[in-house]
Amino acid sequence: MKEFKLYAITGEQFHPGRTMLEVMEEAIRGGCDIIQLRDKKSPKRDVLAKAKALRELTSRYGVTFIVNDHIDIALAVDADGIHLGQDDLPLAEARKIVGSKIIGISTHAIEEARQAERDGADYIGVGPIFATKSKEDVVDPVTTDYVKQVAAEIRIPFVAIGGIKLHNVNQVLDAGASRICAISEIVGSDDVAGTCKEFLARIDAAAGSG
Ligand code: TZP
Ligand code: MG
Repeated sequence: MKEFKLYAITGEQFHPGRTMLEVMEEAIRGGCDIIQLRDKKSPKRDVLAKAKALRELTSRYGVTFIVNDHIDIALAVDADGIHLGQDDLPLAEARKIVGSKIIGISTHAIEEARQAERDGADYIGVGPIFATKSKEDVVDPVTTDYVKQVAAEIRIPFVAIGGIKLHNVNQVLDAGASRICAISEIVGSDDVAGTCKEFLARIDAAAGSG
């Protein structure tokens, strides 16, 4: 998959009064290079409509588009890939369906990261690093210790996620992450593009110093 640094996930509850598409376009203008549609509440037809619109937007900007959970919707709109959790379809089965599309896997412990790498994941999510209100199922924060473990051992790309804000992102970068994912800090910002640019400046500064 294409190299990436800043990964934004939709979270419509964080921007009342603004449309999902305008917020995600601002994130892209701010430099996000992956956009994920994550909608666990809407009827499937509404998720499909959002996926179509985001596919059009991301194609226009040449940005990678990932669909969370719904493999069928990812295929229907020709998304670049899917993101799956530990309770979703196993990677080997998903691979049979999506072929060479990107498959990302959420991981919360090094054993899960190793398994995802062995199974041929294209990237893994590592988190939640900090406490977050954006995820419904309660998972204890994995802390930056897990970032250190993954950075030391896992060779496929990994993206840190969960409670990451501009005020704590340096802890995550210092632990060895070079790709950051956020929902609320990005889409809930009064200046979405500016927040993305600031995240990218921090990521680039950490890469330069590392
Ligand atoms: N997976 C692990 S944490 C999380 C997901 C989807 C939520 C991240 O949202 P936020 O608002 O950046 O904490
Ligand atoms: Mg899932």
